[in-house]
Amino acid sequence: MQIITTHKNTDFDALASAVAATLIYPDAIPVLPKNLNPNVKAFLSIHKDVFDIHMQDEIRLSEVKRLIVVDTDQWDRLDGMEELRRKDDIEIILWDHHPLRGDIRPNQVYREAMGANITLMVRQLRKKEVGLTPIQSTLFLTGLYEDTGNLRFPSTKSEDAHAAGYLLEQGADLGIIGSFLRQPYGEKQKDVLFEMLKTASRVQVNGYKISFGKLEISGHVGNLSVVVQMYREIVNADAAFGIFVNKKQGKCMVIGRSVSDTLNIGLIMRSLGGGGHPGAGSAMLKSANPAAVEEMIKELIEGNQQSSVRVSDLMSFPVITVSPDTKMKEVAMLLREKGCSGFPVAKDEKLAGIVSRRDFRKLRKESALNAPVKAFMNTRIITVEPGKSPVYATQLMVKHDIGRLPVVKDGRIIGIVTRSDAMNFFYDLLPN
Ligand SMILES: [Mn+2]
Repeated sequence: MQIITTHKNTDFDALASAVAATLIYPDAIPVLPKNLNPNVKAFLSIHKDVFDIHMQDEIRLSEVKRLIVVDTDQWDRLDGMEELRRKDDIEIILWDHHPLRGDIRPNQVYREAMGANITLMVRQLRKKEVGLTPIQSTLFLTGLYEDTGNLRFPSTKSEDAHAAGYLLEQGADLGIIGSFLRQPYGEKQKDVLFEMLKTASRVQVNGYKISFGKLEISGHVGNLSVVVQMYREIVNADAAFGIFVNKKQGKCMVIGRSVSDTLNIGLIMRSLGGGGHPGAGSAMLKSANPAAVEEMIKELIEGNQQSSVRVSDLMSFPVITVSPDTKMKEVAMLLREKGCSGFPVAKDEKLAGIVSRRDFRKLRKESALNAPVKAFMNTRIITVEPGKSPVYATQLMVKHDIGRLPVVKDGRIIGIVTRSDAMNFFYDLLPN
């Protein structure tokens, strides 16, 4: 029997190296220590079916003839392998990138000071012309980035960067890497986390356990996403949000983390003008009232379109409309005069289309300015009812990439909601 193993508190470089070793030694079984770094654990919990990983207690050490050790050369960093240390009929192969020598005496060694161990193994895989899947490439690049601090640690060698380029060519997914690599957690982050925990609350929203941590911060605190991630773990919620207000800069940073498959943080953050993935996302708001942000998020989770504030509360009215027969040059004058970027086109209060500055690009000749607006207007119109929530209106604008939403009641246009109306609502709330 041949086994591959690596160090305790297994990090991504170690896991990547163990998986890479299975490609170099196809008959060897990867055996991981019980103790894995939390982010590696998280990665494996999703990818466990992809890699045929074994635990140390599933293996009969007496049958091991060949031991392949990656990313360490010290016996005491291995887990449960003492028995092998005393065996003399065993072949040991070592792959390590640490410059200092440990106490494992290998029969065969691949050792070179390198930013990441996986770089050494990628070199071998390329030499052997072993193709990589995108998932393998993603894992390998995660290990490479983690051990080299995204290629910024002084230990990084040019070959690490070349290997990173190769792994990207093989389909490594940077989005996935970003969501698994934990950023540094230092004193500042600890202070923020402890402050948040003092006021931690957990509420039920739409069947989810949600926690909000609100905090005023001054100056720059990096890696708040790590803090929110840890916060969520500690309060044990389905999703957690950190709302960080920087009064001096007049900004508010919202960071969310979710472990629920059905609670998409990215969508919520997009509705707040930010973005992200299903599990993680953030948004930066101008001056904000944290209580209002919390309400907004709750409402988004609720999916409740019947909020206390309605579209009718923030729409502009009366609406300036033009008739379908208005000439384009008159529309142009009106746009300038009113300082608008577009108008609904309506006949007898019935919406027929929308014309905006952009539509003027369709005009090929000067004479077209005498043509009626109905020839150039956009007839694919998205409207909203006055009783809907501002969140719903904003979602429509985001989804259809439109800047103004006519408010229609009984087929008649009674107002319009623009991006700036929505932004006023999101960032400053409505005046009472
Ligand atoms: Mn390493």
